[in-house]
Amino acid sequence: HNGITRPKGYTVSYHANPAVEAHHFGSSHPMKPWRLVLTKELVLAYGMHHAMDLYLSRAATFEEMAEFHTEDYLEFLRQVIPADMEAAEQSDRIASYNIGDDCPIFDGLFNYCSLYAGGTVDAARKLVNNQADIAINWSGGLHHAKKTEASGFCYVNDIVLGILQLLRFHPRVMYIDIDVHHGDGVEQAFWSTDRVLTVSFHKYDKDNFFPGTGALDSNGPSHPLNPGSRHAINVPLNDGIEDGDYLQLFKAVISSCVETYNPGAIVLQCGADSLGCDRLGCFNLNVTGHGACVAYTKTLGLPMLVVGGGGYTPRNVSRAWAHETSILIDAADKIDPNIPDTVTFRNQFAPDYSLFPPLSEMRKIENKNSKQYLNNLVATIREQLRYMQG
Ligand code: TV7
Ligand code: CA
Ligand code: ZN
Repeated sequence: HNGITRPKGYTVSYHANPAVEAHHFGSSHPMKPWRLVLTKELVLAYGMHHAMDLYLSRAATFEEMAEFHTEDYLEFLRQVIPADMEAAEQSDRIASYNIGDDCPIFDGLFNYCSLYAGGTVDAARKLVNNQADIAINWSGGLHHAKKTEASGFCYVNDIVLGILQLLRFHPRVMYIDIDVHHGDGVEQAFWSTDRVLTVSFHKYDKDNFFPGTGALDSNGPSHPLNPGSRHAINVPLNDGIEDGDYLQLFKAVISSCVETYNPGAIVLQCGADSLGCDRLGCFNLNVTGHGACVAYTKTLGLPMLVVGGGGYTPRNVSRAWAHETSILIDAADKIDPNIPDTVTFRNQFAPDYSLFPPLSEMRKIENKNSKQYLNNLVATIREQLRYMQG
C-alpha cells in the first residue's frame, strides 16, 4: 500500500459498523447515513486502516442506553414501527417523544440507534482500559437527544453515554463541539455537575436557527452552591465565519479551558455542517480549517474520543472526516490531495476530485463576525473561567 503506517507512540481505534449506513430517514430528509459509506471509502482507499485498530461496533444494550435515557422512552424506540406514524391511537405518545419531521420513525430505527451508541460506548471503553489513546466513531455525535425525547435528527445521545463511561475513571472530562448547531443535549445532561465542562461553538440566532439555545451568558446553574455552576461554555457565532478567525478563536477558548479545568480526557464532536457549502449550515470553513481544530485538540496530548455529528453535504462530510482521520493517525502529510482512482463513487467528488476543494469560495456567505465581536467572546469566556475556578 501507499506507506501509511501506525502512528509512533500511541494507538488509534476506529469503531464502525456498515449496518448503520443502510438506514434511511426518508428521501427528502437532510440526514444521510450514506455519508458514512463515502467516509469509509476514502479511509480505506488511502490505506488509513493499516494505522488503526479496527472494531466492528456492537449494538449498545438497552441497559447501557438506560444509563442516560428512561426505560419508557427506550421501550418506545424499540417497539415503534413506521406504520404507527399514521395510527391515531399512537399519536399522543409519538408527539410526547418529539417524533415528527425532524426525527421520523423509519425501518430499523432502534437498531440504528443502538449501533451508533454502541460504537461510542466501545470507543470510550478503549480509552478507559488504556487500549487506545484516540478512539473514533464517525457514526456518533448525536448531541441533541434528551433523556426522554428525540430532537434534531438525534434519538439516543451517544456522547452522553460515552462521557458517562469516561467519568468512571476520569474525575473531569471536557466536551468540545464544532457542529454548527448548539450541543444542547450534552450541555443539559451535565448542566448540574462540575465533572464535565461542555464547550460548544455554533451559529446562534435565538429565533431563527435550531435549537435556539447556547447564548454566551448561558453557563450553567447560577446558584453558587450548585457544583455545575458555570461549567457550560457557549461560543455563539454569526453567519460566514472563516478558517483563520475560527481557528484563532478555537485555540484561544480551548487553551484557556484546558488550563483552568485540567481535564483527564477530551470528547470532540466533529459535526461537519460547520463547513462551507453545507446544506443546512451557514459557516465558511474549509476541510483544512475544520481539520485544524482537530489537529490542535490532538496537540493537548489527552485521551480523546472523536465522534461525528451533523454534516449535510455528504461529499464534503466524507472529505472532512477522512482528512481528520489522517490527522489523528499522524499521516496528513502522506495523503494525496487528489482522491485516488480506486475510490468507489469517485464521481461524487467531481469536478475537482480533490480532498480540499475551496468550499469558502464556492458559496460565499458574508462574514458577519467582526474582529471586535470575536475578541469580546474570548474576553468574556476568560472572565467566566476565572469565576469557574472559584
Ligand atoms: C446533529 N433544520 C442536527 C441538526 C438538526 C436541525 C432542522 C431541518 C429539516 C428537516 C427536514 C427536512 C430540513 C431543509 C433543517 C424547527 C423546525 C423546522 C421540519 C421540516 N428539511 C445536528 C433541526 C432543524 C425533515 N429543526 O446538530 C424532513 O431542512 O429547525 C428545526 C425545527 C420544525 C421541523 N421542521 C423544520 O446537525 C446531527 N430541520 C426535510 C424533510
Ligand atoms: Ca456546536
Ligand atoms: Zn448540526
